Amino acid sequence: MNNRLFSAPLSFADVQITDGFWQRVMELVRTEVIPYQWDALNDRIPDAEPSWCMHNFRAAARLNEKQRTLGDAFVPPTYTNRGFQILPQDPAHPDPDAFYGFLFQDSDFSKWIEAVAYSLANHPDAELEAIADGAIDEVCAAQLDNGYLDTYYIINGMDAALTNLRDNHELYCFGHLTEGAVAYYQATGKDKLLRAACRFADYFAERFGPEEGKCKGYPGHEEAELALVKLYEVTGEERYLRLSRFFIDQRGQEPKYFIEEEHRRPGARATDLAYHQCEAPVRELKEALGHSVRAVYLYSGMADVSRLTGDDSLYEACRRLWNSIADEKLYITGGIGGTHMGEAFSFPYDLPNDSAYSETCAAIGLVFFARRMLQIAPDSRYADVMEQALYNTVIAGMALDGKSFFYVNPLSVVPEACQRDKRLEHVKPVRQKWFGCACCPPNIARMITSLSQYAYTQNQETLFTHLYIGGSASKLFDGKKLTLNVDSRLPWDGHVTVAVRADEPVQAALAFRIPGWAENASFRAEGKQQTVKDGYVYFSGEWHDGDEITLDFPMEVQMWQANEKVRENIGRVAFTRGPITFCAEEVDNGADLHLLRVDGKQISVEESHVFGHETVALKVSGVREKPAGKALYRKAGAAETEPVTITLIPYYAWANRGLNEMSVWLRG
Ligand code: FUB
Ligand code: ZN
Repeated sequence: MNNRLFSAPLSFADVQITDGFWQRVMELVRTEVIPYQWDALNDRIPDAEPSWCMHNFRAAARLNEKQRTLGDAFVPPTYTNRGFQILPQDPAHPDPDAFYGFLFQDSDFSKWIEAVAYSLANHPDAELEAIADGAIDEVCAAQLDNGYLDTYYIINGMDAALTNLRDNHELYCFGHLTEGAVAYYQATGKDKLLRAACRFADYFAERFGPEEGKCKGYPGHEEAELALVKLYEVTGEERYLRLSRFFIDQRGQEPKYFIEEEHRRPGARATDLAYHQCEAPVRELKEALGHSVRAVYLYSGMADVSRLTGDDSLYEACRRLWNSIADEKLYITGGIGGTHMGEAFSFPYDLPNDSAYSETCAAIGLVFFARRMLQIAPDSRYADVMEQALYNTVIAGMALDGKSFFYVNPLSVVPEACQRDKRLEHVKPVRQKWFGCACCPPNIARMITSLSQYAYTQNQETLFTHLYIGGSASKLFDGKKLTLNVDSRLPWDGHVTVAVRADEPVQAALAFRIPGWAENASFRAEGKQQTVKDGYVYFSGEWHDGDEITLDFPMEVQMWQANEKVRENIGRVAFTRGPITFCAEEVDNGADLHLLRVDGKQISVEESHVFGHETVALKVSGVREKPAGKALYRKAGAAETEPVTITLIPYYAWANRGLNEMSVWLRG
């Protein structure tokens, strides 16, 4: 690895997004989702499952206060109300001092504050900042004097803290709190939450590590690893990087920590090591396995640590795990996680459509992993998948009006099957207003508001454009500022123009990704040296104000078939155009989408509207089989058909027009 070439995202101040496609989504998050989520965190959404998130912080703060006032006379709560999800016996009369919700409920606040921070960085808003400051005060009031800050244990009894790392999510909650704290500090300069995160991190640093007497465990749900790296990068405190590295190095070592821990807990269920990515030390992992969100959060942390410590063996493991996902376990929608059993990766090529899990958080985690791999080695393979996940599964996770969300993102839906077949219980055919386990909606909010961090990265010599998003990006080269003004109509049109702005001549290399979907791409920058490497075109030379780069990425409709090992897709085809994956919906094509057969003789692209949203539809010629009668079986023979034009809309826009069937893969 060559450290000098590692790249980092641009700061928020250096990127402006004015792009028609993304502006809409970002504005939705700013104006709808963030305020809505604040109401959700405070249990003010009628007809939605309560979150209990801020309730828990308030209860913990009161308890804390009592402890400080009573001193030695304080009697700690006894641990009687434990469980993975705790609900009030009488929902109309919750106990104000009890913990409710999932044991990792605190993380809903943390992801929300992270999204708020990015939103403030993009769009200052004094009113929102005041609400956020107030929320931070409430959260910090719950922190114990020793730095511990997880309301589940503060309220239910600290005797159980750190006793069940496998399941308890303390390090997960810590990680999210830290990511939120770093973001809020960077956006506002306010460090109250950051100081709380450092104290919480120090609590762990005192207890975990290679030193004798310290705990040799690691997070059951990874997240702390990548968060500690962020904390290290913002504070410069090496101990946070050391702790992150310790968690990564320790994972999967013998004796297996979770098995030892399980033996200390009578009645604990047996540990599935692969589910927790600890079947072997991480440098030996070859296949992406287990809970998919945990996995990609871990891999992101591994990529970070390998970059910061120059650890080649860790990087090699990241590359293998990346290939395992991209080559064998990735849905054409950029989603991951083939099975709901353990919200997990399934075996290679097992990518069922109707029972897919493809959790929104997992697609977001894949974007995290991709960006980190790009920071180490700019290779368009990573950016292609990052784009595929973003434009498809990530934004499918949210309705076009920003008011409801998907947790699971299937590739085929028959509403009756979801309602009547218990095997599909996890698949919701319409987006939900909120979830008891609401990990996905706030993850979407923080992802969308931080989009600029994925579009560009820079190192000393080069500014990399990974995603074509209209707007501008600036970087100093040897103290001289160069700005790219990007004019892009992606994802609908692949012609991109980049105008260079510079007050004085600037010597620089500008690298642009050549998307994998663009066959016969062409690009030009007058008078600049041009090289192509790993899917990026590099233009180098002296840049002057007004210089222009043009990039043409032909956006043909592409019809795909899956590898023959993907059993469910034999004889089926799917369509993409540019970064967008398409699907058929019942509202456009009638019910029984399985009776449609594509012939692909005629394919056209049309401007279209879904739920008032401007988009592009594909019209594909094919036939519809006519049902042959009521008999369950009949002698095999050709079905009677009628010609039809099949309408396909972008996958991200499905389920915005009521309950209906949907299918990405169609019979070909
Ligand atoms: O366990 C915390 C979060 O809840 C996970 O990341 C999601 O998959 C959901 O299970
Ligand atoms: Zn989720």
